[in-house]
Amino acid sequence: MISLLDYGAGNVRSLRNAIHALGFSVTEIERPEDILKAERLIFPGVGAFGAAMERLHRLGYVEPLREYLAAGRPYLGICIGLQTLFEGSEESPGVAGLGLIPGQVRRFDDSELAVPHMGWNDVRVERDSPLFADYAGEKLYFVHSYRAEQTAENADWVLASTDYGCPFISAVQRGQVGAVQFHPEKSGAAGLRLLRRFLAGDAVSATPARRGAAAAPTHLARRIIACLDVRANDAGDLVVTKGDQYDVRESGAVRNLGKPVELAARYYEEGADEVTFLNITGFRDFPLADQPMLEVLERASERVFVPLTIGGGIRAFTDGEGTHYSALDVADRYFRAGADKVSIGSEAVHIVEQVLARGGEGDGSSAIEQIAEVYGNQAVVVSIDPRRIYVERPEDTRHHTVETAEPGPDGERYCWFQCTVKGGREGRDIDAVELARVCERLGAGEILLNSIDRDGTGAGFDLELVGAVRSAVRIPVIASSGAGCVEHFAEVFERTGVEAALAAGVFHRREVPIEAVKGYLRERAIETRLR
Ligand code: 1PR
Repeated sequence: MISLLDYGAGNVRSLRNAIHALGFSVTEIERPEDILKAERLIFPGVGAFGAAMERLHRLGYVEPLREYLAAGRPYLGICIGLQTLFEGSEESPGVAGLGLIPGQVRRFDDSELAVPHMGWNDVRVERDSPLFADYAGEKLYFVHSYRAEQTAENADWVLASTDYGCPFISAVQRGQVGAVQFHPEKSGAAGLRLLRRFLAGDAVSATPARRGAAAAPTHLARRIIACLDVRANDAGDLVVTKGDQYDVRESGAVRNLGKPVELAARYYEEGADEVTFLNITGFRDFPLADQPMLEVLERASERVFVPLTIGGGIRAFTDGEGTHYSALDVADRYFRAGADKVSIGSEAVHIVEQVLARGGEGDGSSAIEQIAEVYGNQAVVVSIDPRRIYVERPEDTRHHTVETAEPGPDGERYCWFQCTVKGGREGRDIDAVELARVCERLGAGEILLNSIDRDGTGAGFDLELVGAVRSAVRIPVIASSGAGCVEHFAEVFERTGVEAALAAGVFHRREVPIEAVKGYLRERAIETRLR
């Protein structure tokens, strides 16, 4: 029996699903005394270091946890579950960690690199451990802004390390107590094998593990994301649809490209690094009333062991009976249904308009700030739906312009990228660069950058748009809209430096297999994750 220390912050459903998929059952820690009764304990920490420790204290878990760990009983910490084993973290100055491992957790330096460190990276296994006995050098999924560093005092704990700008500790183990910075439950088949080792009690068996990879530097992969635009068709069934410049109807009917859960599972099997669901009519319907969409997420998370993002309708809402739901309530429901990240579209535009009207600073009240505070920045994606607006000269607008290689209808040589709301139906007086910058300041962890002009055209990503936004922020950027062939993916990575590329139509219609994209990227020496 596996005991899960879930203190209610973030997506623990996927871990539970992974444990079930591996044939084990799991029980919850509900009271402090359950900790010392546990046979094998998993702590999938999520959110901020300080918030995690504060909750552990409030629930009375800190002392029994220290006792459990001091006795060297079977333990697997994940992500914050690794960091809280240390003495403290720069993320929450003055907050003491569990203090089992000497050292402080520090923030990645974002002067050269996008932070969070989000995506698939290698691990260098530095000691023999059965935990990594089945590990064949696959990339594993990380998402974190803070990292633990190896020092002389903690070197005997270090099991594996990874590089992102600098080396950091990606796994620790001493006896039966282990912890990993990556998410095994989100790391595809390789992660599941590692998790199985712990669940089966093999983590400290006598079987000698292979000695890990050579001391070569590890590399973060560029991510390939499959996107499913979901909505009800005219018969009321939820379908995956696909627009042509956001128009999802053909001869009057909503295009139907398949069933959401089946398609998501197919993309997982085919090697997608992430799967994104966009509830494209979420802006007009209240998502919590949309049980089928929540069910899609719940069922997809039983079969998809890579990160899942959900967007559409993340905003405050008052229902017909006068009950008020905050955007955080909506996001919370999505996380509990199996999402790892939520994507905020229209509401982000409204938030930025309000913030700019107030002088540019947040006041803690927006959906972006509130969700980031509780679930961490990495859980908040801002989805932008921009459209080109052409001008003769940069002085003709207050917005951020680019000189374009594709002149406008009247030969205009400049354009800006206007943000829209409600699925592109309404343009607002704000540009994509400004929006991305303000959202980053408010705490968004990633930008999903669509293009209405390119959506569904297969003409390639809008490199001018992507380049402008990529160079304006430090958080990861996902280029979206327009992929038509493998070359387009290589081009967007090489020419703009984005961390991820997303596509829909070419994957749905099986025109370009994900494997072919990754194969081509490897030929171009662009780092990718092999399935
Ligand atoms: O505004 O917070 O309720 O969120 C609504 C979400 O739904 C937003 O993320 C918005 O981008 C999305 N959305 C709304 N209407 C549409 C539509 O198509 N009519 N889809 C829509 C956005 C863009 C991508 C698409 C890429 C790649 N679609 O999802 O997958 O363009 O396509 P391609 O590779 O085929 O070119 P809110």
